[in-house]
Amino acid sequence: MSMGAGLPVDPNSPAPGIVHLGLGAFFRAFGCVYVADAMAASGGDWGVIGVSLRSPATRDALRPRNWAYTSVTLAPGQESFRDITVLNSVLVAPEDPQRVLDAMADPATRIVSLTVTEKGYCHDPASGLLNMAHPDILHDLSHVVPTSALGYLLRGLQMRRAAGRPPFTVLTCDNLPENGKLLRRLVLQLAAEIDPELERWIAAEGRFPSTMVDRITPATTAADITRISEKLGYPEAAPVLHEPFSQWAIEDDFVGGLRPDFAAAGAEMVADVTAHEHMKLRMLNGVHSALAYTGYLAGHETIAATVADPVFAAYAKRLWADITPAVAAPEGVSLAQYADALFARFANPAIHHRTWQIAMDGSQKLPQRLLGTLRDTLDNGRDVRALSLAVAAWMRYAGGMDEAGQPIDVRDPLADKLRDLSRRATSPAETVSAFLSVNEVFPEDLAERLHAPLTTAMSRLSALGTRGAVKEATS
Ligand code: CS2
Repeated sequence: MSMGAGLPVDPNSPAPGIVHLGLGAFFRAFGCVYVADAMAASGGDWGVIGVSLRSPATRDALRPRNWAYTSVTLAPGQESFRDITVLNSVLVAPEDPQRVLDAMADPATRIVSLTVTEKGYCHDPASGLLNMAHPDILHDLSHVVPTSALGYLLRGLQMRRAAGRPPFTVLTCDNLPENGKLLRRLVLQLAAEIDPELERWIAAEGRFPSTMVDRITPATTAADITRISEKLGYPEAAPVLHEPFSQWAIEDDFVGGLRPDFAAAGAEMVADVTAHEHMKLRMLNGVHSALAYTGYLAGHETIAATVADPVFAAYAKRLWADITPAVAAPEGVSLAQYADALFARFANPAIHHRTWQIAMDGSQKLPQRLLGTLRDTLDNGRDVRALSLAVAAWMRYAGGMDEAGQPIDVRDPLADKLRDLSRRATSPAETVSAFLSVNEVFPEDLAERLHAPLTTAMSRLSALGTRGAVKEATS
């Protein structure tokens, strides 16, 4: 670190080996830390070229320190700082798309990783197929310069094939089930439309390992930046805040076996990550979403505040008891212990993870977080009251009005549609029917089976208020 005017600037960025699409707080709090540890343990040129697909804000905040930033670990009652210097540079795709493609095609790049959130996959969450009517996909089908992450992957791979280079490994780090398989399918679907030869080459040579990623990373606020800069004694414009816990399970399937020594950094290299992914999506993210909708409606600002309320703490535990029979434990894992650990992580008072943040993009999250569990629970003839209440709370939330009649700032690609559906309905049964007709989210057969339990849950929300309904569904 050199100290230019009191500001520690990273003097020499590491040589790149990875291009990362979607440089949000999560990847900087997670993937970058693993890469830094892997390089410290075993070397290799694995510096990360970060790509922002939309806004220049992250690039602009990182530039003064030459891409170094502070990772802040928030343990209860204690925060610790670590400087992360693994970024080689940051590109803003809309400003210079060709530079992004050139970086992807560069022989030094062996991995392109992604955190673009669920909606960034431009797919239909219920079927897992590419949404051919998505504006970004329509654009990318008719232009060589892409806008979507899928389009970038495809054009980057196309350039490599044209140059006679092997493909890069595509490493998805988003919370989707069998995320590597899903992404491979989507990229191949897009390739088939553009260049069937390329499709065959990617199918044969490409590698898309699935991964399970886990670290709670709330959005950094302006108040965080001020407080952390004061503690550090210099302006830190791009800190990331996260819990101490971190888990990464990665399928060990990389082009030419080329990758950082992730295992030395604590990642689990496995043959098949499905069991880890299902456990995490259903137990962590499913209950996170359930607490986000019910907690928000009941007036709780954060997840920690929600589970500090005994009614919601009991609800979370009830949900884990109901979800556990619908989860096959990865080898050597006790689901009961996993649930206990999740409760402690959610309760961490140092983490201000807003219910509103987790509530975002519900239409893209519900299928893998709650609906699969609901289907399995119905199949097994078990009680679906507590799980149904979570989905009904989402419907109530997405309707756009809280219990006090105040508008909710709903962020969701389907927000307008969901609000309109909700406004036209005049009874709980009608509201439920209207939402269940959204087949991007609810497959038809499941919608039919969910109608009765969701109508009951919706009626109880109206009759008792959210907190009352949560209490009743837990008893
Ligand atoms: C959260 C996740 O925002 C959300 O939807 O459920 O981001 C969650 O914090 C992470 O998956 C934890 O690994």
